[in-house]
Amino acid sequence: MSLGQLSWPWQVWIGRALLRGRTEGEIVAALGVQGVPESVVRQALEGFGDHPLCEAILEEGTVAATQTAAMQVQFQQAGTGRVPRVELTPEQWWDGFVAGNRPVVIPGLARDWPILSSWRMQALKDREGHVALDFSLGREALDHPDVSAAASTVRGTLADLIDRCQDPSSGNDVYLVSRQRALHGPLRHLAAELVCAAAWTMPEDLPEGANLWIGPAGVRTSAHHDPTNTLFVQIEGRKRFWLAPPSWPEPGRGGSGYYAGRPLRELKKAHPSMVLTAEVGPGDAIFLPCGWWHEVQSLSPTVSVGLTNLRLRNRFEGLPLGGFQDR
Ligand SMILES: O=C(O)CCC(=O)C(=O)O
Repeated sequence: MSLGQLSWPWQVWIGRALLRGRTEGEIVAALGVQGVPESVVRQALEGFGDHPLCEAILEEGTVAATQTAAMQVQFQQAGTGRVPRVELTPEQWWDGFVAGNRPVVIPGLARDWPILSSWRMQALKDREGHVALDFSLGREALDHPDVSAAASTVRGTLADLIDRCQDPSSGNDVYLVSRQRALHGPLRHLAAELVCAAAWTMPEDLPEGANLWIGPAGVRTSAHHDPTNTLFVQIEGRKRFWLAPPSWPEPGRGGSGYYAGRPLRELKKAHPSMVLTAEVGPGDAIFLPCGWWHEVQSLSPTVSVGLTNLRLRNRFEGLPLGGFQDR
């Protein structure tokens, strides 16, 4: 590589300018003001362009600049302290939020879906109460009930689960969680009813792309992130969400794998604008973008379904956020 007659500090200056996306014309003009002749600058630029290492670094620099821009967008959104709540068409959701990795509450998205009545607790109990399935019981006795869901998994009937969920004293002790795969096994026959979500998702990818959650008032899911985008639809009861952007390092400190080191509701006290809050009720949906930290609490007995059967590829391994493994 020949960088011509330019002094070392000016060569480094050109390298930095290229990494920041400055054009050759801008660099020539800037150095011209400093009295460096155009031919000398052009010769130096040719030297940079010739070297394969330089090309690789410039490519990496472009990726880094894009990531920095994405982080700035996330921080700007986090600055409001709350998840926006907007009525959207599927196209507007995709263009504005899925493509931009931004969370949003879509009120009433599922207001006309038949499952809003046929998947309420009482209806499920009447229709499918005899079905045996796995759920979590005894979560209160565990330090990390979500991390070690297997330690509290029991087998019982759906009617038994629902009775426990309707008992106000259950608190955080009982929960049917996604990992228990009810819609992929014992309640698989219900998954076809999610065809009502066809405008937003891909029915072809059912039942794999759907997860059922049934829990009592007070049940909590601790702060974590997922390698998928989730369109989370509330069927019965109300849930509160706390979210934080993937680019914010604070939740990850002291955490492991998918899980954060500290509850987001605690972090919100010190960083009120960085942790976003939202509430959803029957028929509302919240979009949980891939990588975003989220923590959830049921404010009343709840039935929800998380949809990951989106229309384009929806698994993003290798985010720089700690060890992803299959859940
Ligand atoms: O509703 C919940 O308790 C947790 C939902 C969740 O974390 C998810 O769908 O990723």
